[in-house]
Parts: sequence; C-alpha cells; structure tokens
Amino acid sequence: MRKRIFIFGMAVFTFLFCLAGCGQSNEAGQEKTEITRAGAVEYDSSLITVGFIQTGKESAWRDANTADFLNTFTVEKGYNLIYIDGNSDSDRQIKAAFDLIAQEVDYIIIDPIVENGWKDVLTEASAKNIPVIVSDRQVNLNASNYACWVGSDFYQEGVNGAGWLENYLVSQDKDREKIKIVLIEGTKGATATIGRTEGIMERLEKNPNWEIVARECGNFTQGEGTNVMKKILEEGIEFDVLITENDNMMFGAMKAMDQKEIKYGRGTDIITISFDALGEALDLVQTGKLMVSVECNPLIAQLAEKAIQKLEEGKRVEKVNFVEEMVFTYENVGAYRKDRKY
Ligand code: GZL
Repeated sequence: MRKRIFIFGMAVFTFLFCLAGCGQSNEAGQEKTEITRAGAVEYDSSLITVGFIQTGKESAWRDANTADFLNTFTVEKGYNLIYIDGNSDSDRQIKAAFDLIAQEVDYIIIDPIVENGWKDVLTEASAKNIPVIVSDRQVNLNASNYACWVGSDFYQEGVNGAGWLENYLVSQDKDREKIKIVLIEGTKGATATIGRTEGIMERLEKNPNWEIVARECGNFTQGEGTNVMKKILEEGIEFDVLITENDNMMFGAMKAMDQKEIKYGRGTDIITISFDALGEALDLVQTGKLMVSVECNPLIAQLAEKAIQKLEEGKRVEKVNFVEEMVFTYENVGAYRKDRKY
C-alpha cells in the first residue's frame, strides 16, 4: 500500500513582514507579523517513492552506478527518486536511512560503504513496513533484515582475476617460479574488498610459489593508489605482479610507476591486474599496459527495479541477485570496448 507522503522540500517558513498598510492590526492598533508557511509539497501518490543512499563519489565506477540509478528510477517510469550521496561517510548513510523512514518512503535502496552498523535502522524500516534493497555492497546481517540484495559476486571476481594470473603464468612457463605480488585493496570492511581479497587468497593458497610482498589499502581512490604505490617503491619492494582492487587505484599506481620510469604490462616484468573494467581501463587493456580488468558491472539498477516491481505485485523476490560480468584481456577487449556505457 503506497503511503501518501508530503515532502516538505519547499516548506520554507517564510516570515512575511507586511508593508505599511498591508499588515493587519490587533485591537490595540499594533502591527503584527504575518507568518506564512509555504504549502507542503504534496507528492503525486501514484508514483513509487524510492530513497537511494549511495556510498559517495569515490571512483568512476561509482559515478556510473549512480547514473544508472538516476536513469532508471525516473518520474516517466513511475518513480519519485530521493537520491542521497553518502559522501563516503557511513554514519551519514545511516542517518539518511532513518530520515527516509521518517518521510515514510515506499522503498529504501542502500549501497553500504561498510557492512557493519545497519542493524538498528533496518529493524526500524522493517517495523515501518518499508522494504530495503541492498545494492552492490552488503550488510553484515542475516538476509531476513532486508528484502533482497543485488550486485556482483565479488568473491568470484577475485577468483577470476587470480585465476587469469595462474593461466598466464603457465602460458609463460613461469608457473613454478617465485612470484612476488603487490596487492592494493579497496576500503576496509567493504564487501567488494572482502570478497575480492578472499577470492585472490583462495588462489594464492593453491599456488605456494606466490608471495604477497606488500598489502596496502587504497580505499578505491586514484589518489591513494598513487600514494600507496609511491610508498612501496620508496621502500624498494620488488614485485612481479600488481593487483589493485579497482581501476582507479591502478590508474594511481601507474602514475607512481611512470614517475619512476618503471615499465609495466605486456612485454615487461610487471603483470598488472585490476577490477571494475571502466572504459578507460579497457583502453589500457587494448594497449597492454593493463593486462586484465575483471568486470564489476555498475549497471545494477534494473535488478533493484525488478525487485521493486515484484514487491509491488506482492510477489516473492530472490534474496541474492547477481549481475552478469566478464574478464577483459588483451585478446577479447576489442570486441567490447566500443559498446561500453561507462
Ligand atoms: C564494487 C564497488 C566498488 C568498486 C569501486 O561493486 O563497491 O566500489 O569496485 C567502488 O570502484 O568504489
């Protein structure tokens, strides 16, 4: 049952001081101040009001993911989307979720910066019968706390990236050599970081000749990717493989290696592996500077919309809804680059 909601977005308390002659006087002949409240904006209750709380703007992947939601939940398609930028602040996200509950929206979609801290607000949403869809990253709670989750299989992405490395080393007859790996991880506690790292470590355990010689956090940002790689190079750490858990950190790390005139990519001694598969990354795969970009598809808004439509029809929704993804390499990228939407 869609709730009628009044958005007080325009409700501005306006103190109108009437000009002389247009004010009203009380019995004692004293001027009094007129207080006029702008009318509450009554929303068209035929629309489905969806509150979407995004992580922030930490990466180009994120921008593409946000654009996908803004382009999916439009008035033309029957939605009133309230978009909230989490500004990379988990507390801000949780406060925004409580606010959306107070506004009695019809649905809440959250992309949690980190998995912890969501129990109270999801309990409140459930008590007010507002279904919550978790998108992209996950919450560290039983699935009964939310309607469903839509996004990527991060563990499989990690396995895919490290699996490619296994096959590549065999092709280069290096599968029995000592392989030194630098791993630059995403935000600590983020599902994408947890899953990718677990997948990479699963393959590492199968390859005892692999060693992680440096493991740093780059928070999924380009700037931190540069800073972390600068630190690694200043420490004189030598490595054969650089794995970054998103393309923006790879771009940053490449900048640091360029500054030291270090060669990387196809035909060099440094193998480069990244995640997200941004258009810019695919360009680098085509040149060979980036050897693999494991796709993390940001275009998941349609999965969230499908879930909302099912809930509107009173139908059951699957708890876990994976988006399709690929692994882009020098050999296959040409066939896909031109059609990329981000
Ligand atoms: C993955 C997403 C990650 C991306 C990063 O689904 O959570 O966050 O891989 C983004 O680029 O910052």
